[in-house]
Formats: sequence, structure tokens, C-alpha cells
Amino acid sequence: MVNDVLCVILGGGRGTRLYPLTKDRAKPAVPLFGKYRLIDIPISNCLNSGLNKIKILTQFNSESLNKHISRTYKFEAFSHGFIEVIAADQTMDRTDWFEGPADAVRKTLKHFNNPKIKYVCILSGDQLYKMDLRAFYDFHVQREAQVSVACNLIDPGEISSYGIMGTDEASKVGEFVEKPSQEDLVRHLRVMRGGRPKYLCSMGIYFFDKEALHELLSRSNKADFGKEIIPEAITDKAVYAYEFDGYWRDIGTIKSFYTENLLLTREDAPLDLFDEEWQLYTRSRSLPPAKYAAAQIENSIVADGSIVGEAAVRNSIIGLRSRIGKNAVIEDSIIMGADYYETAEEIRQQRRGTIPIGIGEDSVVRHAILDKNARVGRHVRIANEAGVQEHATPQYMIRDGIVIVYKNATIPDGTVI
Ligand code: ADQ
Ligand code: ADP
Repeated sequence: MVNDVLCVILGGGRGTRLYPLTKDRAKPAVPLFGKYRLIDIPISNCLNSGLNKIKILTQFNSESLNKHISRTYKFEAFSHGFIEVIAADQTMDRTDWFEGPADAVRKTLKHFNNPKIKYVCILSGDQLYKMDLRAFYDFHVQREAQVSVACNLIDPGEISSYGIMGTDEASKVGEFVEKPSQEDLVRHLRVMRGGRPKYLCSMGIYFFDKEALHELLSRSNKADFGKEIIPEAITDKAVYAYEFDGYWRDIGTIKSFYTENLLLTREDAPLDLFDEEWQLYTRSRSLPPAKYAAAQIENSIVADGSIVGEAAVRNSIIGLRSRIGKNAVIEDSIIMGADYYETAEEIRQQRRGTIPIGIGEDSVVRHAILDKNARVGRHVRIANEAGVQEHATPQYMIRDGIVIVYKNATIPDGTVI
């Protein structure tokens, strides 16, 4: 265990880019890979690296987030570990919300003064990666850095989404430009890798010396690390870049969330969940194993508690407690599952009127995300064949051409989307 590090996970602002998955929940509570939640990724990275003092900053409190954290992560009485959720709405009124990630850290750490803590590790809440933060910590300590920024290599076409930096031979950061346009491209930021130009981009994951962090945050009201705090830090602090060459993706938008989730269904999935050396933790539930009728399942993940009828499921993620009816076809989709089972009696009653949770007989779902507890009737077709890019209704929304059925929504029999 590393005892002198406090980890701060940035749980998200208003969550507009992941809307409508953030309609009824805080961003860290968004379901992932059929049985996990977004927040399980950074927490697992911390715990697998021996870091167990963790604060999660979120804009608003959500029942599902608090429930998930308190039921999942419990430490022994003598371990000194903790995981706390700190929500802006607990202490401030709406006009004084966290203005941005750095402001969230500033407001939270103002009164934090544990002398045993020497370093603060700041992590994003909406990324997919497995990283040994212990190696990053060692790097920070050995370099005697005041700030260290984890970075990854990206292609030139992607630079406008990230903080891009230039370093010297010793990995000291000399330049940092947040989300530059192609025209802003500075020649000496270029790093050659494998014969192709690649750029060093910030992963939004930092190690700070506690004093340096307090000083940087107290000398201004700046709200953002990438835009302001890091570029300011390189003027008078020792800022180093720690190069991480593993798989790492930001999944803060519907499109990237959808794409990266579905990559997990492939045989050559970039993130290995079957790795005993690096476990992705989540709440253990006593659910029965999934059950299939004569179902045809290809390249898919099916979570516990699901019952798949005589249906076809391809390249999809089927979440906890899902029910898939006879002759249904699910392709390239994320079905988030349900929070609870309906009893056989409830389902029988519904046959006469309302629609049960799950996907009804003879329905087709393609290129879509169904949030939890969605009720999709029979003979429904969700395939966006018209190729609509953006659209919103009371039951579903289309973003980037992906249909997202809201949590608890009902799609009546015969609907075509
Ligand atoms: P972005 O991801 O665009 O760039 P931002 O949207 O500010 O930066 O989010 C950073 C993290 O903070 C995210 O996890 C987000 O959910 C969270 N966050 C945002 N507002 C918050 C708030 N009010 N309270 C709590 N958490 C909040 C950053 C860096 C870039 C870097 C990319 C890598 O600025 O330099 O390249 O991350 O993805
Ligand atoms: P998850 O299992 O995906 O982590 P939650 O923890 O948010 O989801 O909720 C699951 C639990 O919440 C279920 O075990 C169930 O007991 C309870 N639950 C949630 N919503 C309902 C509901 N509408 N009716 C009955 N139980 C519910």
C-alpha cells in the first residue's frame, strides 16, 4: 500500500456529452460492460496499484452512485483506506457549483490537511484503461517532479480533443497547448514513432506534490487543468511527462462510449477483463448465471441474471437481468439490463396490458443503446434505417446516429424508430 497519496477522481460536470445516459444519474454511475459502472475503472486502477484513499467529486448526488459505492467498496477497520463521494450539491447552492474540474478539486481540498498525504493523484472519471499508477507514482517521486502528467501518443487528426505537449530529452514538459486547432500545430511538439508523426497528449491524469497543488489552485480561480493550471505550472514548476503506452480511451461522448464498449465483445478486445492480475471491481450480486433457450449468440457479452429466448444476439452487450424474447434480433447494441426482476405474476398481468421490462418477441434492435429497465414491446424495429443523426422524443433520443432509449422508457408494440 502507498500511504502518502490521496486519489481524487473527477466524476464529471453536468454530463451533457453523455446525455441522456446522465439524465437520471451522475456520470460515474453510468453502466458499463453489462455489469460495471464508469467509476469502477478509475477505482480499480487505484486499488490495483495499492492506492486506497480515494475521493470522488461529482456535480450532483445520485442515489445510484452512492448506493453503488457504499455497497461495493468496503475496507477493513484497520486499513486506513476510504472511498468517499463528494457532491457539489451537498454543500453549495446551485449558483456555486464546481465551475470545472480544477475548481472541484480546489473547493474540496480547501480544508483537507492530512499531514501524512504528500501527493495528490487526480484522475478522470470517463476513460477506459488499465494503468499501474504505482509506476507513475515512482516516476513522479524519482524525478522529484512537482507535477507529472500521464500522456499517451495520438495521431495528428486527434489533437483538437486533447492537451498536447512538448518535452525535452529528460521528459520535462516545456509546452502545453489545450486542444489546439490544426493551424496551431507547433512543429517541435511532434514526436516520431514507428515512422509516423505522433503527438504526446495529456491523459488528464496527474500526480501533484500536495504543496504545489495547493499553491497552483490558490493563486487563481481558474477552473480547468488542461486550459489553465497545467500551462501555468510549466512556467515555474518542475512538470514532467510520464509516457503510458497501453490502451487508453476517453469515453465521455455517446459515440465513443458506444464504440469502445462494443470493442469489448471482440475476441481481440483491447481491454482484458479476464485478467486476474488486474481485476475490474464492481458490486458482487448474487444473481443466477445467464440462461439461454435455442439462442444464437455471436461476439457478445451476456451478464448474469439474463434470460435470452430463441433469439439472435450479435456484437452486443446484454446487461444484468435482461430479458430477450423469442425471435428478437439484437445487433451492434448495448442493452443495459434491469435494476430488478419482475415476477412471473407481474409479467403475466402485463401481457394483458402494459409491456414487460426487456425486449419483446419479434423485435429488432440495431445500432442502439437501451438504458436500464427499458420496455420494448413486440414487433418493434429500432434500427434508424432513415439514418437520422440527431432527434429527441419523450422516450428516446438519437445522437450521432445512435438511438438511445431512456431509462424506464416504454416503446409500444409495432413501433419503428
Ligand atoms: P477534457 O476531458 O475535455 O480534457 P474536462 O471536460 O474538463 O476535460 O474533464 C476532465 C474530467 O473532469 C472529466 O472526467 C470530467 O468528467 C471531469 N469534470 C468536469 N467538470 C467537472 C466538475 N465540475 N466536477 C467534477 N468533475 C468534473 C482533459 C484535459 C486534456 C486531456 C484530456 C484527456 O484538459 O488536457 O487531454 O482530459 O481526456
Ligand atoms: P445495479 O444492480 O445495476 O447495481 P441498483 O443497485 O441501482 O442497480 O439497483 C438494483 C437493486 O435495486 C435491485 O436489487 C432491487 O432490489 C432494487 N430496485 C431498484 N429499483 C427497483 C424497483 N423499481 N422496484 C424494486 N426494486 C428495485
